[in-house]
Amino acid sequence: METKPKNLIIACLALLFLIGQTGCISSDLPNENLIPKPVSAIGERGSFDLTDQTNIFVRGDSPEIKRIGQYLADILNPSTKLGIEVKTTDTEPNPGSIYLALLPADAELGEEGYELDITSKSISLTANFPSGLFHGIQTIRQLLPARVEKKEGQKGPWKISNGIIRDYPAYSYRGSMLDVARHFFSVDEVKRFIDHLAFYKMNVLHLHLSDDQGWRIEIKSWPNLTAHGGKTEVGGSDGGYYTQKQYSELVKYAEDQYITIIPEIDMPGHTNAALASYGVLNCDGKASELYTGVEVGFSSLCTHKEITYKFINDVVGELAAITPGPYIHIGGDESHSTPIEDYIPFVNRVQEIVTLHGKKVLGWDEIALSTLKPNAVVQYWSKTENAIKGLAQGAKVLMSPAKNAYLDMQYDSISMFGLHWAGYIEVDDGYNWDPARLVPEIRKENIIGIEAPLWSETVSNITEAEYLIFPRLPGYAEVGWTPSEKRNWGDYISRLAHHRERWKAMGINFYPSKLVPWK
Ligand code: TNX
Repeated sequence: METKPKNLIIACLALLFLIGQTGCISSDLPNENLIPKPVSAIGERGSFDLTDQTNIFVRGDSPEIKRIGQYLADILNPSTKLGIEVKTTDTEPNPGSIYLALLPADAELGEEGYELDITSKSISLTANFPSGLFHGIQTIRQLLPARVEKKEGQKGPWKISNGIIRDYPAYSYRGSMLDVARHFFSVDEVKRFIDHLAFYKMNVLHLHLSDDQGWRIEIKSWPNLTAHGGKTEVGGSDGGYYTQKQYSELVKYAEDQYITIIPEIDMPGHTNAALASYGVLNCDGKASELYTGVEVGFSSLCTHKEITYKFINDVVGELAAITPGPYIHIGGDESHSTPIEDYIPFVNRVQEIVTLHGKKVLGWDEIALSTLKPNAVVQYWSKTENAIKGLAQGAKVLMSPAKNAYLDMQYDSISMFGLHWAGYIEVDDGYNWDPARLVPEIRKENIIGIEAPLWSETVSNITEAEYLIFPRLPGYAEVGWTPSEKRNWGDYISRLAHHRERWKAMGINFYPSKLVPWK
């Protein structure tokens, strides 16, 4: 009798414990620090453990899915030392394994979405297309401890909380631009940037391949563009260029991570490197001097000369032949020394050339002053009225508003690299905007996506560039991927705070913004 209250207490505690276990369908998975935040994540009790029994099973015999499996194994093996192998199966995979399969016909997931089903027994990743599996793998990476990204062996355990994630992007174009003209970036540096984009599920790399300060892509029919025009860069140091073979290597490297490269040849302005390489492209027939300053708006191709269009046709032809992506970017910005009555017919004719080579036109918002081709896309960076002119012609818009999305703007007046003509962009300014609400006339259905450009006047290598890229890039990735109603600044920075550990594990340089409660 005397022990009754004690028993009761024990029984109550046991009951509470049980309720705690079942009632608390674990909230771990939904609270993981994923960027971009997934569309839906439901937690379940327990976790999956990567062990030396774990392998990656690929359903069927697709070389592409095996390659995706190997990509994951190559990330996991150096740090976990688990010797994870990629195997194929037509049935259920062994317990303890990761399973990758294409299961078409899940309309909600679309082209890039995926479903991740994590139980104590297995991880099953499914998607309609390989790109979805690839994005799902980035989620698996982010669900593991940050040390998984290190290249040397690390201690386990390697647990992932159970649950189901269903995830797909809000916009189909989620990109960044690298200006390799103001400062040249080596093939390896561009590859590193591609890796960063892939980690945050971005899918476009726009390469700004020519400007006043340098021509960076080999054009076989006009060899002096690189031999002379590629020699230098801002500040006067050695420039550089990509051979077509190296460019193709970049295209392939990006493609393997489901990233499309969009090459830009900026014209008719921003062309001094070409004008310095070939006298014939100048109205007076005389080659200009190479330029290593940072002014804009002083150069123009000679729009009245027929040779100019032969030149553009050759350049676009060679570039289109090595570019599998749908777009050629024709620049068109800040052509301050091309009279508007010359600019408009020039852009019309260049669009014609691009179309004849089987590509769609992308251009900075000024191109909307011309008559746009039906599939042309206007990249909104500066003038709202230009973007609206584009819409009136039925064009779609790519959102790169300088005040919100320019990765080359300084964070504040004392941050080390960057410019500030469009303002200072702290981490919150970069994150707190909705592409579909920025300009009332530009609605979600008009927008193909977002792009964060990194101009390189002030950064000369990838380490300096990373200072501008991180921590803002993950924010742009989330703006492009996560539905705006699911985004929230407070929740975002608490997740972002945990990414520092990952950047450290990957050796990434970043700006330690005071706005982020770093972990
Ligand atoms: C404007 S944005 C430019 C570039 C500069 C950049 C610097 C755009 C289409 N043109 O030529 O590099 O500002 O932020």
